[in-house]
Amino acid sequence: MGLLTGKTGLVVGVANDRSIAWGIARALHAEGADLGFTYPVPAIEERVRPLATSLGSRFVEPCDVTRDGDIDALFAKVREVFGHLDILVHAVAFANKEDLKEPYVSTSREGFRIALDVSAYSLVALARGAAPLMTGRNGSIVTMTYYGAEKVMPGYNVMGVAKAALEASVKYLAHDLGPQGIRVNAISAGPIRTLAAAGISGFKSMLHHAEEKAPLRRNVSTEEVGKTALYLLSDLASGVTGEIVYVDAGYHVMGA
Ligand code: NAD
Ligand code: 0WE
Repeated sequence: MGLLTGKTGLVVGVANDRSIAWGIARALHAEGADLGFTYPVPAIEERVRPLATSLGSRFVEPCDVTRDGDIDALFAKVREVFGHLDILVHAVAFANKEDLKEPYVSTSREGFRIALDVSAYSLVALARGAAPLMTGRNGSIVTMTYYGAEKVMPGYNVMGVAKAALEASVKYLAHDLGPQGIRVNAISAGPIRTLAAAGISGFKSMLHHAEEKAPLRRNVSTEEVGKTALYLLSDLASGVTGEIVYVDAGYHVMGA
């Protein structure tokens, strides 16, 4: 009997086998969870389908998180196929490439809107869709954040501001959904080489810096993020909500 046997989960944010969401999905599957997956565009569907199949999942549905219609259709499908939901994993972020390169002060109104919409508001919209399906009184939601929400990481720019909004949303959602027994938490991960990291100039030197400065003197893996997500999404964390849990080899405790 696994920690999540009999539980149903929806995982939003798998792009390929390097995705943090995929590390989480594997950890949840290993403990018996029945999982569904989403993809934003057909090009990603091709990647997600075989991964979902490899975990015995029959649920792969489209969802561009900026479209309310996609989100409505997604949860209608969850209701039809699974009937209820215990787990929601949100691992989605996007900012225009130029906004992660130029100084933050040059962020356009549209660039700001896009980053906050995809990376922060989407958690609110997905939580609202998921909550009515979390009828078991022990629903759990996990999202992904980064230290750039709290401290200036040069180049993270509007994404840092979006993650600050995301982290505050975790706390307000925890308050709203707590009475329904739904917990909402975030994992603040150290840098990991994923598709989202591939477009970042100087990412390699960021990995080296974290490796040098973190107490554990190394970077973290998607497997390690997966294990902490498993804890937060299982009964092991039944008393934990509104929390930001660091999986960063200790990097954030350093002052110098
Ligand atoms: P990734 O590229 O594998 O995942 C990002 C996902 O966002 C992709 O699956 C992509 O399809 C999805 N996405 C983008 N726009 C979307 C939209 N409009 N609708 C639906 N989905 C959309 O990269 P990742 O590193 O696994 O990122 C997952 C999460 O982890 C992000 O929130 C990211 O900010 C966070 N994070 C990443 C790192 C890192 O160093 N890689 C560190 C801390 C936090
Ligand atoms: O959240 C992220 C990155 C998210 C991201 C990545 C891209 C690249 C391609 C959002 N939007 C885009 N848009 C693109 O066009 N991380 C935590 C990874 C990351 O990004 C950084 C980092 C780290 C760590 C950018 C600057 C400094 C550090």
